[in-house]
Formats: sequence, structure tokens, C-alpha cells
Amino acid sequence: MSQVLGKPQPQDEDDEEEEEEDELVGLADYGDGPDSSDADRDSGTEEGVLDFSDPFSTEVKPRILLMGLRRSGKSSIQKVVFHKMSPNETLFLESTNKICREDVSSSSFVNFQIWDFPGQIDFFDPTFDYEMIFRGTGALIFVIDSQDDYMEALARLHLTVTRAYKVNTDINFEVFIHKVDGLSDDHKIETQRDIHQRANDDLADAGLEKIHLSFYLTSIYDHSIFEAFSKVVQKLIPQLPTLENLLNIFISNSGIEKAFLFDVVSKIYIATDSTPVDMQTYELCCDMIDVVIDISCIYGLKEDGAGTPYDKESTAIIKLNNTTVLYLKEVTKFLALVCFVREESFERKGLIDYNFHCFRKAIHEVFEVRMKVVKSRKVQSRLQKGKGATANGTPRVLL
Ligand SMILES: Nc1nc2c(ncn2[C@@H]2O[C@H](COP(=O)(O)OP(=O)(O)OP(=O)(O)O)[C@@H](O)[C@H]2O)c(=O)[nH]1
Ligand SMILES: [Mg+2]
Repeated sequence: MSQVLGKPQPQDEDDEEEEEEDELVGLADYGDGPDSSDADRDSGTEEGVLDFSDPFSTEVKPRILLMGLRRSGKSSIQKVVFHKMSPNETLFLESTNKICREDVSSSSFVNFQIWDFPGQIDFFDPTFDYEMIFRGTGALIFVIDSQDDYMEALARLHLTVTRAYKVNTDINFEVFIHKVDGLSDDHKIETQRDIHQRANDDLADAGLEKIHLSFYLTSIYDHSIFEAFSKVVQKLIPQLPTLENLLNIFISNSGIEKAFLFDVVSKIYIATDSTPVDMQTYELCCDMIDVVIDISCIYGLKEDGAGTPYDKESTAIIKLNNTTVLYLKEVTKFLALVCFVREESFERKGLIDYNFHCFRKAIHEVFEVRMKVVKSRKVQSRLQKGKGATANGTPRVLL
């Protein structure tokens, strides 16, 4: 490694965040009714924060639900991806007995709520207002323990998906075939094929073949869980085609092999160019982010502990022994670009840096446009509210 720059942050910040964010919601209390939506939309205007929700919609930011049978691994997934919990520590997690809701926007670039459900949800329980839950949902992740007998899980998946679809046809249904670390490669493929077949057969039998399920093989013991989560999150980003386009233009003009736009906190990649992603490349990028942030935390700290581990000056170059160079640069407060460059192309670093400067500017513009749309929308709706009703809420015009 020839250069790592960056700044530190107090070590205990993660813990503080965890305490603030983890919010237990009782079964009868699902939090954000219409009243909380304003506060939620306000947070979306924070600089560099991407709010996935449609600016023209009055809905709150979308939810990602984690559902599945008991002990299938839902809470472990959430802790490993968003709280940097080490996979072994998840052995000591207690069973979830209430819906656990977490707001991801405050800690990272991505802006959504993630709801961790207890294993057995009873759709017939009158205190469980599933219509309200599914209405604001962007993605439903159903976790299946692949090391266990999955027949019951499949029945539950079918029930959950059909219920959710009735309420909201726009939900993305994502099935995590989880804990595949315990399976051989052949067994993994066979399990995926079998689950895919059975789940789709069940839907076809119910006349619901139009429901699309996406399947992922995941484990918290490798990067597959981060990769799967990246794909789930990407589907909720309306700007994705623009981001991909910008990345394509950037790499083709700079002689770069592959580039990822990473959310630094969660190590989810929110976009990449259109060349195929291979797992090893992705893992190297994740490791690089860890190295940069860790070194910043340890050695970049000012005497009084001030500063953050990631800021405008954060950049790193790592030369590998296979004539490849890893290059990381800050894009926004929460985003980093990580590129794979051949050594000979890296000789033209000046060109890469100039193109990066243009790329960074374009990314900022994409989000400025969004912020403007959201702001003008808010002003409009306030004006309409003012015009449409008197102070006590009675309409000014005849209905
Ligand atoms: N081998 C393996 N074990 C895992 C994986 N993910 C989670 N586990 C283990 O599965 C067990 C159950 O995990 P939890 O996250 O508590 O499961 P849950 O789905 O939240 O369970 P409930 O809250 O009871 O619904 C824990 O002992 C985890 O260590 C994985 O990818 N591989
Ligand atoms: Mg749990």
C-alpha cells in the first residue's frame, strides 16, 4: 500500500448509533402513520442522502422487511450488514419477539427503514395490521434456512407473498436461501433449483404466476450477504440507470477495468458499471474500505479525538501483485468509488483523476436535482394545503 489518507472518528460511535437506532416496536404499534411522514421526508433532504421514495408520492421512505421462520437468520443478517457485528457473535443473539425497526438513513447514504420480524407472524392476529405494513414496503426479504427442512418455510413464504401482493403489487419479493456456508457447491445449486421450482409452482397453482420472486444464495460468513443486500437496495434506487451510465462512461474513458460506487458504512454497493461482477473483486473492494476506515480510525485521529474517518480527502491506492491497482476516492459524505485499474493504465493517473472530477460533479448534480424536486414538491403541497383549507381544516371550495 503506498498511500492511505483519511481522518479518524471516536471508536464508540457505532455503539452510540446502535443504541439510538434500535427501536423496538410493539405488535400493535407500527410507528409511522401519516403523521411521521413529514419528519421522514425532511431527513431525506440532508446533503448527499438518497431517499429512495418517489418524490411525488406522499408515502414515507420505503421499508425493507426481513421475514422468515424462527432461527432462519434474519436478525443476524441485519446485525452483520448494518452493525458490523462479527458473524460468530450472532450465535448469542436472542430470538426476536417484537418487530424491530431501524432507520438506516442516519448512518449511511442509503435511506430506508429495515424491519426485523419475529419468526412466527400470525396474519390472523387482529393486532397485526399487515395491510399498513405492506402498503409502505419497497422490498420483502424472505429468509429460508437452507440447512433445515424448508417445506414449512416454503408454505410460509407462499402465504406471506400472496398476502403482501394483495395489499401492494409493487413490492419486490426477494428470497434469501440462507446459511449456505454449510452446503457443498453441488448441494447449493440443487437447493436453489428445488426452492425456486417449488415456490413458483405454488404461485402458479394459486394463479399468481405474475408475482416475481428473486433468489439469492447467502451466508453471513462471507460477502454473499452484502452482495445480495446490494442488489435488493439497488432495485429501490430510482437513479440507478443514471448512476450506471455515469460509471460506464467514466471507466471506458479512463482505461479502468471495473468500478463500484459503495456506501461506505454498510459496504453495500449501490451501483456498478455494466461489466459482470465477480465475487472476489467485490470482496477485495470491501476489504479495502475496511483497511482505509480502520487505519483512519487508528492513526488519523487528532489529539482531541476530533474528525471523521471518512471525508473529502479520503483516498487510497493499493498495488496488488497481479499488476492490478485498487483505487479508492471519496464521492460524497457517504459514498466512495472503488476502481480496479491495470498498472499500465494507472500510469495515466492524471487522466483518471480528471475524469473522476467530472464524474463526481455529475453524481452531485444527480442528487441536487432530486433535492430540488423534493423541496419544490414540499412547497407546492404546503401551498395547496393553505389554499385548500381554512385553519380548522374545512375546505375553502365547495366539494
Ligand atoms: N451457519 C450459519 N448460521 C447462521 C447464518 N446466519 C445466521 N446464523 C445462525 O442462525 C441462528 C439464528 O439466527 P437469528 O438471526 O437469531 O435468527 P432469526 O431469524 O432472527 O430468529 P427469530 O428472531 O427467532 O425469528 C444464530 O445462531 C446464527 O448464528 C449463516 O449465514 N450461516
Ligand atoms: Mg431475530
